[in-house]
Amino acid sequence: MADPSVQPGKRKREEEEKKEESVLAPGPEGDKAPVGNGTAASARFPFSGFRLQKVLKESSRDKIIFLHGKVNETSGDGDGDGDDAVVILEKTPFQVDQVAQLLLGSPELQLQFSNDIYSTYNLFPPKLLSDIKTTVVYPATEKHLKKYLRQDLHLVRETGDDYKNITLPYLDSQSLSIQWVYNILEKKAEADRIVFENPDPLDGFVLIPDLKWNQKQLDDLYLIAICHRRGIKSLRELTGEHLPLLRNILQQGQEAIQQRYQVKEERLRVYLHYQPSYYHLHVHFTALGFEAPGSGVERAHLLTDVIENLECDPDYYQHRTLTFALRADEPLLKLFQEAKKN
Ligand code: M7G
Repeated sequence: MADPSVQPGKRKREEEEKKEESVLAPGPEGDKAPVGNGTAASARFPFSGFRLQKVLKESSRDKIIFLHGKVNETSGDGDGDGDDAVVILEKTPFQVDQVAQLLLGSPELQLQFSNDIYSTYNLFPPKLLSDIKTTVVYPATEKHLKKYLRQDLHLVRETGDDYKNITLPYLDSQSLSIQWVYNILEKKAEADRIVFENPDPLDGFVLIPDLKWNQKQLDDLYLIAICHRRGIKSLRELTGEHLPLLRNILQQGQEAIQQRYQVKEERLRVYLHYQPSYYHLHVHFTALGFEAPGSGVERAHLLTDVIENLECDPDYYQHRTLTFALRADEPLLKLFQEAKKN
């Protein structure tokens, strides 16, 4: 029986905490695919040195910074030899079940000021509670540097014909490599991170935590479903023929997330990006309360809506005008602007 001396609010919080602890524990198939995988062993960056070239983007609100650096320089005289790398540093969200430890004992503190009942401090957390999520793209291509550089955005409206005449030829020559996608599908990378797989070559997919999620808390839950079938570039190429695949991703993806993380379907945002960065069909699953980058109306298309649109009209995405934003320096934007002048 519940302890009556505990306040109801506190008891509820404790119950929630217990639930939160358990949801991040491995599910029934946990031995095969542990949550939060990787190893605790210390690691090294895949390059040596790092000479900052440019801060590509930063956000004090999101506590994230995108850096472009030169690495592996031999001469050390800054003459530009060496390779390009992008390093993204992000302060991670608090983990509710651990945060109280920050205040236990005598934490390292510096007083900033104190006034009546108010005081502010700098608190220096112990090593285990002060990790910074670090994402490395190395070697980074010119396209990666552009992808992460803060830029003004411009809306474009693309008709079905624009896609065939302007976008598609451009994509074929310009899009980012999708080798990482094939590595996942062929179990050459991240195999131990797979949360669910439907192995059907036509209508199956792999569900895996997104690069952006550290899997330590559910607030920013983020997984992607990558279809096994090759050659479907994006939303634009979907037709009625792909409905079984899309229904599988929606239903089985939601079930797998409920089973593994105890997050129900009504707490999930399930959507496709148009345009995506990587042109192999994939679907994003994020926590509803998390404003994931790219979840705005000019880029995210809810999978439930996509399915219904295709049920009503199997060629819906062949002829609809689709709106998306392009960075100011993107050659595709220029192509659209020139085409619209004529
Ligand atoms: P997108 O809409 O093509 O591009 O989504 P975006 O990055 O502009 O959103 C691709 C998704 O795949 C993004 O959410 C990425 O964070 C994620 N992603 C990218 N890479 C290179 C990897 C990877 O190597 N592993 C995993 N698990 N996810 C990745």
